[in-house]
Amino acid sequence: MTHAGGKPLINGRLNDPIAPYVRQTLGLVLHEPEVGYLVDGAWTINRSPQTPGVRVKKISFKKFVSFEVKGRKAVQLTTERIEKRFLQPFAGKAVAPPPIWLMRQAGRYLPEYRKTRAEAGSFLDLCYSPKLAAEVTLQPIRRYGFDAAILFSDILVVPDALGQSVRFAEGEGPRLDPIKSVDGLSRLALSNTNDKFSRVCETVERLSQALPRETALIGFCGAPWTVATYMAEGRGSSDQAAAREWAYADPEGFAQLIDILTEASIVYLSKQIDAGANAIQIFDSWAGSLSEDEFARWVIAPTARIVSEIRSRHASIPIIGFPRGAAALLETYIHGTSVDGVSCDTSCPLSIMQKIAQSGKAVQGNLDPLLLVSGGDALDRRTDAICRAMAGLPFVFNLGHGIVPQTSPDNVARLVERVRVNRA
Ligand code: 1CP
Repeated sequence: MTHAGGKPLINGRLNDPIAPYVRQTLGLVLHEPEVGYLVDGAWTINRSPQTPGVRVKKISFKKFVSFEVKGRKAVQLTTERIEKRFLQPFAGKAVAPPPIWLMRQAGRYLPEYRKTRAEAGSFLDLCYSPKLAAEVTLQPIRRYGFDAAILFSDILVVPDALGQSVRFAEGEGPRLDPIKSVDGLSRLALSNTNDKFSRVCETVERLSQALPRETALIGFCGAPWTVATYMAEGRGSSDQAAAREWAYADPEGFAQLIDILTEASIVYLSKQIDAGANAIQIFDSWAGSLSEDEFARWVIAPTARIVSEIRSRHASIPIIGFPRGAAALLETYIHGTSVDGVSCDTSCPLSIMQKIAQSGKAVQGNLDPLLLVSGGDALDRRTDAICRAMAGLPFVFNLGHGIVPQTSPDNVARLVERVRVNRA
């Protein structure tokens, strides 16, 4: 719950039942569907004879609606989410032109990022400095007016906070002292995480104040499987083999690591939502390295647990999964995890993206980041093809993976302009 103007403010979402919000603020159980639903920005209220004290006070259709229960203000439901275009596909709605944000939209391709990064010292110092992390999050929003900002942080903040210290040498990827068996788990403790998680959440708080009202804020974490691959390997490699080797050799021991990461991710994401994140993305960059059974155990099961825990605490937050490299298992993933939407990598066929979006789930994707490097007509053509294929469906334009450092900022501007002429 966040506060605005000193009043309780809970963000409702299109088609959300109202009763859980009332229950959350007043502990009062209302009977659905008697209380009503928010549908397409208008409230439909069926007065309940069983809850005679409930009165709905409409302040403004556009901004918010407040409820009074027995003369006491219970809850104020804002329609703010509806104004954030990015969030609409997660209520199953198509938006034209499609909302756009790009993975790694803050990063080394931007000169202003390089400057702030140099000021911060190390990469992790940047992640743990709320002022500087908020600044680099805002940089691409100022330049391009993306529909969503993504918190500037890294998936490896979680192992770092748990106690496996992480280093980022300049121009190199992450380095960790690898944990390759159950013996290494004693180094980790959820009770260690508070200070570092709080610093990241202070960045979220700053951003929820600083961002334009129409811009959504995405919080995130790495999925347990992907984070475990870095913890076992000690770095990024071509195959992240160490985690698979451990999982095959000692599945029970490896499950303990996955459990620790699942718990930590639930705590971390909940804190980000409390601090003001409007949506959550779970990055599973190494999901595609697993066979079907292992995928069910190490990707789907822990993600499903995170989703259900987050839902029980924050009923209306959109949760997006990114099981990279797993197009063939995408429908199994959606069904098994109950995410509200998926990000698709470049290899995912548009026909699969269409099918998922037709089922009402939001889809993000999936332009090749290298096409954004080469630019020109080929970039325009593929951008148009993606927008055409996804027109009329709940879709958010994105890349299939992160922006690479050699990308020209002008090409990003060209892409954003091109996406925004798709008004059909
Ligand atoms: O030198 C630098 O400035 C570091 C480059 C960099 C950046 C900009 C790293 C190191 N992380 C980040 C930020 C980051 N990482 C964000 C911030 C928000 C944004 O997108 O703008 C996010 C969401 C991530 C997520 C992340 N980190 C993932 C999942 C998505 C993906 O890219 O697959 C992964 C796998 C990481 C690990 C990581 N952090 C950094 C690097 C270079 C890597 C990859 C290591 C490897 O596999 O080689």
